[in-house]
Amino acid sequence: MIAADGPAAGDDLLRAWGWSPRLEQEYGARVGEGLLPARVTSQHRGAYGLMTGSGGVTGVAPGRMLYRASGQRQLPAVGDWVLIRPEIEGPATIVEILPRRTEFVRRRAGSEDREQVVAANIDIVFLMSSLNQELSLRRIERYLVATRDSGAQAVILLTKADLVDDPAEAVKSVREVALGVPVHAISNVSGEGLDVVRDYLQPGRTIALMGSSGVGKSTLVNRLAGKELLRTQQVRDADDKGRHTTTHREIYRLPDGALLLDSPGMRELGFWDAEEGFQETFDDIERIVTRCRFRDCGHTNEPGCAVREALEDGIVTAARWDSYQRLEREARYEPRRQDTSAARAERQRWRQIHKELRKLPKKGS
Ligand SMILES: Nc1nc2c(ncn2[C@@H]2O[C@H](COP(=O)(O)OP(=O)(O)O)[C@@H](O)[C@H]2O)c(=O)[nH]1
Ligand SMILES: [Mg+2]
Ligand SMILES: [Zn+2]
Repeated sequence: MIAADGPAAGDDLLRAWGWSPRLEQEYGARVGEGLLPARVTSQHRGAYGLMTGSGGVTGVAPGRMLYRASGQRQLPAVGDWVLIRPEIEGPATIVEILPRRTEFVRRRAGSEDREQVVAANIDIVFLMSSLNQELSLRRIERYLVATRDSGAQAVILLTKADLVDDPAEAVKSVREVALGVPVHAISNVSGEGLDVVRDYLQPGRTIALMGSSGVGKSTLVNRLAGKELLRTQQVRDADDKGRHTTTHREIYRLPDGALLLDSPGMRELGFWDAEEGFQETFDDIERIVTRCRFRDCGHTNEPGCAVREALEDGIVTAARWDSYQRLEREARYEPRRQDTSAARAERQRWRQIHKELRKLPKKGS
C-alpha cells in the first residue's frame, strides 16, 4: 500500500510521468489533505492503472463520481491527472480529475449523443497512415480536425515507406491538406525517418499514436523503445484484415523518458463539438468563404462567389471543397454544446498556447 505522505519522495517519478511545476503549484497543496496525485496510464473496464510518486497502483472511480457524471468527460480517461485516496485494502479511490490541458474526444462509436474521451493531456498526436494502402486524404483531414480540436499538436507519419518506390508524391499530397502540420514518411523496417520521429520525443512529453489498425503503431513503439514492449500483428495479417492486436489504451514510458500512448485502431472517428478544430484544419477555405460577395452565398451560381473562383483557378481542389462541406455539417452544425464549463475554457487557453509553440516541437527547444 502507498502512504499518503506527500509527493516529496516520489517527485521524480511523478515528473517522469509528466507532472509539471504548474500542476504542482496549483494542486500540490491538496496533497496535504491525504490525497495523492496520480496519472491514469491505462484503463481496463471499470479499473484504471495509475502511476503515483511511489509506483503503479490500481484505482476506481467511486459511485458518487459515476452518478454525478453527465457524460464520459466527467470520468477519468487515460492521460488524466487525478487525485486519489489510498485505501487500506483494495484499489485506490479516484477523488478528483484535474482540469485537462488537452482532450481528444470523439462521438462514441454507434452513438448519436454520447461522447468518448480517447485521451487526455496529450502533447502531440502522431497521426499514422500507411503508404502501402490507398492513402485517404479524407480520413487524414478527419483525424486532423479531431486532433486540432483536442488542443494537442498534430504530426502526420506516413508509415511503411519501405513498401513503396517513392513516397514523395504521397507526402506532397498530404502536405497540401495538412496546412503547416509536419508530414514525415517513415519505416519501421528500414528505419527511414525514425530519427525525425525521435526528435519529437522528450522526457515527460506525452505522445499518442492514432490511426487505423495495421498501420504500425505498436511496431513503432517497439522500435522507439528498442525492445518488444508490445505485441504486433502477424506478418500475414499485415493486409489490415487481421484482428486488432492492441486491445486497450496504455501509456508506456520509454527508456529515454518519452511517454507513448498506444491504442487499438479506431474504426470510426465521429466528431464531438469540433468547431475550433474544423476552423484550423480548413483555414484556407474559411478565408476564401469570407470573400464571397454575399454573406449567405451558397457557393453555386451566385455572382462574386470566391469559392467558385478558387476552384476554377485550381487554388482549391474539388475534393478538398467536398471535404469541407461534408465535415462542416458534422463539426459545426451538430455541436453538442453542453460543454460550456471551465474545462472548455481551459482547453481553449491551451490551444492558443500550443498554436504559438507549434513551430518548436523539437528536442531542446
Ligand atoms: N513493411 C512494413 N511493415 C510494417 C511496418 N510497420 C509495421 N509493419 C507491419 O504491419 C503489421 C501491423 O503492425 P502493428 O504495429 O501491429 O499495427 P497497429 O495495429 O497499428 O499497432 C505488422 O505485421 C508489422 O510487422 C513498416 O514500416 N514496414
Ligand atoms: Mg497495435
Ligand atoms: Zn460563395
